[in-house]
Amino acid sequence: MDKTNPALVIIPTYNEKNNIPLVIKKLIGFDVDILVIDDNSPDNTADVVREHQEEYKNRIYLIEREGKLGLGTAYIKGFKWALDHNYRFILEMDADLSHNPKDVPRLINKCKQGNDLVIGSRYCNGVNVVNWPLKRLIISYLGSRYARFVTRLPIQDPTAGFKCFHNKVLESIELDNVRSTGYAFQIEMNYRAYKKGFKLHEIPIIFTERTEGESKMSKQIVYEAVFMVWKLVILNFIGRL
Ligand SMILES: Nc1nc2c(ncn2[C@@H]2O[C@H](COP(=O)(O)OP(=O)(O)OP(=O)(O)O)[C@@H](O)[C@H]2O)c(=O)[nH]1
Ligand SMILES: [Mg+2]
Repeated sequence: MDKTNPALVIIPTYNEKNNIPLVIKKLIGFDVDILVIDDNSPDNTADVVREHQEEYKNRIYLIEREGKLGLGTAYIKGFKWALDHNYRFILEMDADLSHNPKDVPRLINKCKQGNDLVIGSRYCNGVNVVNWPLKRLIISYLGSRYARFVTRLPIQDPTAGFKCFHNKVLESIELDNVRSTGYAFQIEMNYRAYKKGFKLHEIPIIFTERTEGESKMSKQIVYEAVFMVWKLVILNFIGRL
């Protein structure tokens, strides 16, 4: 393994015991380490991860939290761990196979080519979402347009959760100030990176709806995003971002 430019894929999990073995199996062939952040999943996802840790020593790491504390704080915890362990390319990815592990090297390569934050986008080059109910697609697509309109972020898919940060981006963002938990978390990270002057770049990916396990998407997560974009813009305007 080439450890000069180490990459870490952070995967938050809540009840993903049927998905996580497949994700690990597909990722482990690439030049990446894996960090799973599990929130004490009642289906014992963590035990499944531990079984894989025995097989792939020093490639798979696990952080367990005491209960379901939300996606945003899980990622913040993972980012801090990644920086402490000197990873250069730090990726976010869902456990439910909506994100294709095969796209991971593409994200990392674009980051190596001088981009600071590379986003796997569902909405550049048309709409690339498989098996979503129309209602869900419309909410997501219009939500993206709305977030772009309010924040002026120059990207098509501001809520995407499949991305690769260069470590310098995460080092320069005050991670303890990041407050959002759901889709807003993705928008907030993009906005903070953009306002710090980092280069954002989108690559098209195909997003496939989960076939195993349950969605954790809720109305509350959508409302959070609706208000958070205004908060970010105002904080930026008064110089308190
Ligand atoms: N650690 C942790 N992981 C979470 C939490 N909420 C969601 N996740 C994980 O975050 C990823 C994305 O969550 P999903 O439920 O797939 O959300 P989604 O992709 O918007 O919804 P679907 O498209 O219906 O799957 C998955 O890997 C989840 O297991 C949480 O509170 N804590
Ligand atoms: Mg999902």
